[in-house]
Amino acid sequence: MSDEIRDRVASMCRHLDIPLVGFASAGQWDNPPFEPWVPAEFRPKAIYPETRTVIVIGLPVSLPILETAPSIHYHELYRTVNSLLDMHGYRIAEALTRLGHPSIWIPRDGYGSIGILKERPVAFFSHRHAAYLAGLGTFGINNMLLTPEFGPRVRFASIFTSAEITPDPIRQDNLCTRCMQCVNACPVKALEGHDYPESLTEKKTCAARSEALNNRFISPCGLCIKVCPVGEDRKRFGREDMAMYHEDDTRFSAYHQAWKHVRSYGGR
Ligand code: B12
Repeated sequence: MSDEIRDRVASMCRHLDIPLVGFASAGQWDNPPFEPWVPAEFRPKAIYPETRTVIVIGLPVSLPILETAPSIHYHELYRTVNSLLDMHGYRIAEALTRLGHPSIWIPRDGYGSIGILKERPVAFFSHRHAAYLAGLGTFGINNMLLTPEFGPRVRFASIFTSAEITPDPIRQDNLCTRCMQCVNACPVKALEGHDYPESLTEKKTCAARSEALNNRFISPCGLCIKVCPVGEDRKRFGREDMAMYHEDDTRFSAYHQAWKHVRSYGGR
């Protein structure tokens, strides 16, 4: 187990302004922490047999921009965070390879178009499960991984490395408060009526909404992560009073006007 490589990766992340990084051992995928678990062919060693450790990085989704969703502003934030995740993942993998530990980056998403997702809404690797095993958070009712720092407002990418690195412990608590605000906020009711694990996204319904917004240049939706009360980012941005999302609460009309303004431009 290499703590030197671990320190090196942590230092790279600090320099790249990556606030979340966690490490999971590739072997952990073979001991499912809950069922149903990631099928065998989706596991790191099945995708890249050299994998010993999976490094997961996370970048935040800025809450005040997400509040304008669906909007061109959130659309651009999403694109920017995605590009950074892929660039950082690539750089970290290449740096580790140069240090003598062959490594590859796994892109933050991994699909060609929403149309493809409507037919088959699954990617070849799940970053949520990786982030869970790397100790970064726990699953919420909205089917997202909630982190103490940003709740579900964080996007992930993973790096598969042949280096053996001491893993992080899986979190034993449950960050989801089961307030059901995500379930109630979903405009297409995609989070209702599923038994496993607690609630599960009706993926095709969610993907169809995303496609409709994409045709208007204002995808993705993001409402189920906007309303989640979990995350220190709420405190940092002064967004702890969830009543601000009730558009009839006049105490917050300055915000409502701002969101309306942003939503009125740049998309259809
Ligand atoms: C396909 C996809 C979508 C699709 C389908 C929805 C979905 N929930 O998967 C669409 C386009 C609709 C979508 C929407 C969103 N997504 Co998305 N999406 C993905 C993507 C590309 C692949 C997920 C995947 O296929 N994983 C692989 C399979 C094996 O795992 P799985 O789908 O999680 O399913 C396993 C279990 O959940 C379970 N399971 C799943 N379905 C079912 C059904 C039944 C009946 C049973 C029993 C079990 C079961 O078994 C599966 C196998 O083990 C990932 C990126 C990635 N590559 O990880 C992002 C990702 C999951 N999305 C993300 C986000 C943020 C969103 C949105 C909030 C959009 C946004 N950016 O504003 C919404 C939220 C929707 C929601 N509440 O679920 C983030 C999540 C970050 C986080 N903090 O958790 C990810 C990780 C992207 C990233 N790089 O950060 N997404």
